[in-house]
Amino acid sequence: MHKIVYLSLGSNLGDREANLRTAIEKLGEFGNIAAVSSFYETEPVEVTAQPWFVNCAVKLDTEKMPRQLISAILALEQSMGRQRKQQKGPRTIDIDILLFGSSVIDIPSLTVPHPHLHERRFVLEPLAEIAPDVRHPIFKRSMRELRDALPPGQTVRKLSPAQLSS
Ligand code: PH2
Ligand code: MG
Ligand code: MG
Repeated sequence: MHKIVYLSLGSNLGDREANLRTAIEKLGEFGNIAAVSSFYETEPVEVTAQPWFVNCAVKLDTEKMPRQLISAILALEQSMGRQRKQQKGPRTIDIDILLFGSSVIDIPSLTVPHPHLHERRFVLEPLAEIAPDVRHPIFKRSMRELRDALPPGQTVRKLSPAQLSS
C-alpha cells in the first residue's frame, strides 16, 4: 500500500543547497519523489546562535511503513555525515517526517504529524507551497491556513533560481 509522505529537509553546515539536493536524490531510493518545494533561506529558531538554514519540503510516494521509513532516513542522514553533538544544533542534513498520509502515529521513534509542524514558518512556508490544501489530521486545518495563522517573525526567504548554485 503506497502512502503520500511529506518531509521537511534542512541544512546549515557546508554547502547547504548541495546537501539538500544530495538528500533528495537519495530519498528517491525510498519511493517516488512527487514534488519538491523551492529552497528557502531561514532564520534559525529555538537554538538561535547557529548559522541560517536552507529548508525545503518534499512529497514522497512510498511503499515503506513508518518504522522502515524513519530508520532508512536516519541511515541516510548518517551516510551524509550527520553528527549529533547538540540537540537542535547545526547539521549537514536533517530530514523530518511531517505527515504520513492522514495517519496519527505516536511510537518512541516517531511522532506524526510532526509535533512542531504547525508552529514553524521554515516548515510551513515550503510545505504550503506544495501541499496548500492538505489538512492536518489532528487540527483539521489546511497547510495554507496553518501558515497564514503563524504569528509574525521567523524570517524565511525564498531563494530565486539564480541564487541556487548549479
Ligand atoms: N531545525 C531545528 C531547529 N531550528 N531552524 C531553521 N530555520 N530550520 C531548521 O531546519 C531548524 C531550525 C531542529 O530540527
Ligand atoms: Mg528537525
Ligand atoms: Mg530530525
